[in-house]
Amino acid sequence: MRLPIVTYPDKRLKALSGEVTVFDALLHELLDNMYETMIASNGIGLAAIQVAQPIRALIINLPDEEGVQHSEATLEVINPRIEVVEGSTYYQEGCLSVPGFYEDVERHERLRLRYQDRFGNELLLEAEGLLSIALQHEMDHLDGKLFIEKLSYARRKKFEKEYKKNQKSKS
Ligand code: QAP
Ligand code: CO
Repeated sequence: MRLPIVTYPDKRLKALSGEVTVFDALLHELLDNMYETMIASNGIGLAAIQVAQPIRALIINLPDEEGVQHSEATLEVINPRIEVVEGSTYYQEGCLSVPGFYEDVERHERLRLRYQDRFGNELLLEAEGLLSIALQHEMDHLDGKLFIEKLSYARRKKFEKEYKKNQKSKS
């Protein structure tokens, strides 16, 4: 089932999401619905809070070399904790909760992460490149942070201006 996506400036996006303690069928159904919602919206990553569920769960599905997204390639990350970070990199990010706006954001180049899967199993992941960036973007959602809050003053102003312009053209 497709779920409605919460978009900026909805205050719910600022919520601090809580730890997942129960790894039951309800959680699995949410993760499946998040996947359907993300793919239908042309996304590569989605955090639970973006579908109004304030829990520490996120999914990522990066396209392969041919640009195809395979459902088996979906990474489900519950209760992530960053252990080590290294380097710095820039990437032009977007967000399903901030549709139509893209801007360069600075992130760690590599990271090591501990997290749980949908069954509660503890896992360790080392990531670099786009996966590392996507993980940091989605983990920020768990703490109520959007990528636009990481922009320089000038770029944030550019966002505000574009956002206001889009609002006017809607009414
Ligand atoms: C987060 O972002 C991310 O504005 C996932 O009109 C960002 O899936 C991970 C999207 C950068 C890695 C690098 C955005 C779709 C999707 C839009 C997304 C839009 C349609 C964003
Ligand atoms: Co996002």
